[in-house]
Amino acid sequence: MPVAGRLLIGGEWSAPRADFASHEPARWAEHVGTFPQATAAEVSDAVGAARATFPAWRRTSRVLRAECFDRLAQLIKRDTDALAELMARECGKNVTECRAEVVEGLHMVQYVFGSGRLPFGEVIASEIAEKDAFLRRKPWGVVGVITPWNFPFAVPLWMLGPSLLEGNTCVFKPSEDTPTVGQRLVELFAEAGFPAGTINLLHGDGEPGEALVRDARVNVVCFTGSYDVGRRIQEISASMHDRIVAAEMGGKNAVVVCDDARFDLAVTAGVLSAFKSTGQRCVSASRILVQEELFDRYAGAFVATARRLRFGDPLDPSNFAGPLVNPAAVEKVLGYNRLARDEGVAVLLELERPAGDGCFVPPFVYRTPHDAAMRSTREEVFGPHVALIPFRDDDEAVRIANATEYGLSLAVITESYRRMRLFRDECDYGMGYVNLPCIGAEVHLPFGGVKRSGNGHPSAAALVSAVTHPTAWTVNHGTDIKMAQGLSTAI
Ligand code: UN1
Repeated sequence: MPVAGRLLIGGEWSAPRADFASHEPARWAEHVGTFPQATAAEVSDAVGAARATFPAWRRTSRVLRAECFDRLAQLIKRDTDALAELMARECGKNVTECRAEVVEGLHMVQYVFGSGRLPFGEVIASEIAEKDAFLRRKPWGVVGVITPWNFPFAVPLWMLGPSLLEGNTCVFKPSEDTPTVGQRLVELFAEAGFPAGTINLLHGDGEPGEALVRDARVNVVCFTGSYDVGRRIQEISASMHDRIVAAEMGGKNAVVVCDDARFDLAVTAGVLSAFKSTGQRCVSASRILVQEELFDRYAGAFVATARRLRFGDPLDPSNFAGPLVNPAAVEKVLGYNRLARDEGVAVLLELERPAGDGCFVPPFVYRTPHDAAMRSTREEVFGPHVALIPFRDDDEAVRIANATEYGLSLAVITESYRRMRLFRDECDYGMGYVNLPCIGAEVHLPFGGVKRSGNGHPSAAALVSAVTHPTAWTVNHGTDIKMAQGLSTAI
């Protein structure tokens, strides 16, 4: 029975409306739910409700705000299996990965709950002995949260969690590919007792998304998704006086395998980075840079491992990974596979697509020397499309790793402290890993990137700096006025 999609505005659930359907990527004919596409008026009402609720929520004790997250954590624990299953059906990720994502969302909620009793400012010294000075972080007001389908549970919580803890109210628009997971998450917030209007839910594609971004009553927009959409959000927001945009965009991430690497670890790190989530993480690796001496042996083991990975029903936990998210993604990834061939690469692995209406695309692995003119090794593909690129020495590896417009995640596989340090200092990334895959970030670390991957406001715990603004608060405990900088008080 498909889920009936509804909007939540000011604590009121709208009547269900079936303007669009969400599909199962593994069986495209199956609908998970039908959803309303929010109209301009509904977007405006949602922002209005968030605005109207802001003063009361801001004035609620920080500790009590945080305690709502304790209740939310209990509900997520209660529903972990059901949430993982729903997510597997709607975004196509294997249920074991979906379970890990529910746990990641839970970690964010637990982090936020714990933060409720931690300091949210600093005591700062003054030139004047009688003055006490403080840095206090204040919420901006209304936060618009626009999130992707590939992490439909954890990524919204990275944004909603810090925003609500700090006293902001939110308008949340999940991806139109995963509206059921988004709606389920909002139902849990409501059940946890978050007051009406603190979290408002919209559904739909880029149209309501753009209306939300254009509404100047939205103080902060938190976005994760493609570079083009992130760029558009920044352009619209540039005309607004005090709009903050926190944008996480694409990646063209690399794993660098040095000739002193532990071999099996290097193969596991490369395969997990490339193929977990069927290559549909923004941190997935689509470039494995391998030192020349090791190249043939590594390529042989990498291809042999990729060949035996099972891409199948996301609800079967024995499968390694699932389909791509939708038919458009299939077209895009197959298009990049063709492009790589046209660009003259040596194909090492290309398997038959299975029959049926599932959006399955098997791994495509190729060897190519680095060539700055190639598009397939520079542009984000978002699928199981992997280039193995040989390098001579570390300087060349740094040059190749940096030769994209993105800078999100990076992994270096080496036993050498000196080599590790060179990559740490010379490469462009937001999340760097040594002897690990370039996926698998934890919520208490900053999650973001440089160049086209981000705009300087990392997500998860680090988002606090985007959804609050620091204020200086200075109090005189003396009985007369003494000014800093020796300013005369004579009048
Ligand atoms: C994403 O790819 O959009 O670091 C988010 C990871 C996950 C989050 C990925 N914790 O792989």
